[in-house]
Amino acid sequence: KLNIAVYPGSFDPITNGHTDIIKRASKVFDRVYVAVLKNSSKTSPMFTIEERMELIKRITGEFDNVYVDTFSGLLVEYMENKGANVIIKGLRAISDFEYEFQMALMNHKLAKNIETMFMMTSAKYSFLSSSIVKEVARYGGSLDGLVDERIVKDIIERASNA
Ligand code: COD
Repeated sequence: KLNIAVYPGSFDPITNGHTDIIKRASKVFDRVYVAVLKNSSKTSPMFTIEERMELIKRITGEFDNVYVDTFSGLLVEYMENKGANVIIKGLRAISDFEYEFQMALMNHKLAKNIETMFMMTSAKYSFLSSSIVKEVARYGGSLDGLVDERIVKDIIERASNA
């Protein structure tokens, strides 16, 4: 049986914390789908879904078992369509826990064959989030070490046009 994982998120934009989780998951699972959520309740995104997918592809192209996709509606329904059985989540702090705990239990209730697995952030990325990256970019700070160098220009351009 293949173990097919889905790593869902907003990825607006993808950070080095996300990439670290993707890389580590790609070593554990047969196949990893990075799935960008379409129906996000988050307002005024920096990048469209298509742009986010393009940025993720630029960075993850070197991993041959990683696929970039998009989904809307319930995550578990998307996963059932893909034949995927594991949800990958990254954990940064206690503050992530409560929300993730609730979602893992709900997803398990919705689909008994799907497991959520948590990967602890790497210490150096524990402070990192897409929101922090956008804030630093808006105020002209350096994105060095926060996001992949191949997407820095896109973020700075977008931040200065906002
Ligand atoms: N280090 C490690 N992990 C990190 C880091 C970091 N520095 N930064 C982010 N992460 C992890 C997050 O913890 C998360 O697991 C993932 O990376 C994605 O992060 P974001 O911020 O891009 O994405 P979110 O938190 O906005 O994503 C929310 C989901 C899309 C996962 C969620 O809303 C969802 O599954 N929605 C679909 C509807 C559904 O099925 N809901 C559940 C039923 S109750």
